[in-house]
Amino acid sequence: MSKTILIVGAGGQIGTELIPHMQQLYGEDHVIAAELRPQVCEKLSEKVRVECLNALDARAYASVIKKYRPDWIFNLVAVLSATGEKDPQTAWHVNMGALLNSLELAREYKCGVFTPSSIGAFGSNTPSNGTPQDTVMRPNTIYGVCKVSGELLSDYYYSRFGVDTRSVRFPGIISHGTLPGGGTTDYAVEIFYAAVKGESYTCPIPHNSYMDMMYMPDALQACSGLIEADPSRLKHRNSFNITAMSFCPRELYEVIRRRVPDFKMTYRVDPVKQAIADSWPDYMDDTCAREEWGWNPVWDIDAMADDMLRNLKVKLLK
Ligand code: AKB
Repeated sequence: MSKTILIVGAGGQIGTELIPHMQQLYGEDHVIAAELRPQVCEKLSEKVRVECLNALDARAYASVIKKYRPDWIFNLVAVLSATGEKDPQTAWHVNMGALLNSLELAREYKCGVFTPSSIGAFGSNTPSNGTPQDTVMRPNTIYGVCKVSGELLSDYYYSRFGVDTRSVRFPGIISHGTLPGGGTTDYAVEIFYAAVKGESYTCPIPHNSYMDMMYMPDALQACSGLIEADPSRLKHRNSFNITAMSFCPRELYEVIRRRVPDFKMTYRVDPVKQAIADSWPDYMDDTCAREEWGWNPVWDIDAMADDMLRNLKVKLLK
């Protein structure tokens, strides 16, 4: 069945790739992108209908909802983990403000809300190997505090007001389109750019720090798979653990070096990113997502590395 999708915060790493994914599934006229930055809006407008919107402005946001009457809002507005630590008050204001507006408008205009959560919702006293779906959640970052609060608020809007809220806990997302910005897992994207440009890479994360990761096509599949899921099968909503691979910088370096033999990497560990990475799971257990809505990632580290290098060569060396 066709759906109208409003992607808010559409100019970021996930949004720019979610646009064509959703257009392919539901038709070009059924996807609307909302974005704050005028220059990014202009670029997006070559491919999709765009509204320049500050999602913290509830009245402006309401007028966009009234105009398009979406079936689903994808609320992708986020200040990520490392940037959040530089200005926690702004991170809270932006992350929670955009979510609250999305939920309130969804309640009033009867649509669903998908808001990504993150491995950042966990903290240093969470079991880090095979992190269970339902476990201790006491994050050590403002980003994580927002993610846990967002999960709870989204579940509250479902149980109290019947808003169809659904979410996944994304790991680090690796992609060759738009660069991520301000995250702890960004190294796993930056390293590929350096390798393709023939530069060496200085890694801010310790060589043996494991984190969950996922290639963008699997992340997009998770977004559409979960909103298409039969609600009667969902025992959880906000939010599902999902993962595709887990590796540390040393392992990713070895995988790239097998393909780019001259590539060099050194380490200058960023203590803020190190503390964040240490507090996050090494790998999550995503059994519930597999059982409740058929989550089934297809990209592993080798296939992902081949595809990243192939695409970045086209993008950067043409
Ligand atoms: C970050 O590193 O902050 C994000 C995330 C894992 O949520 N990429």
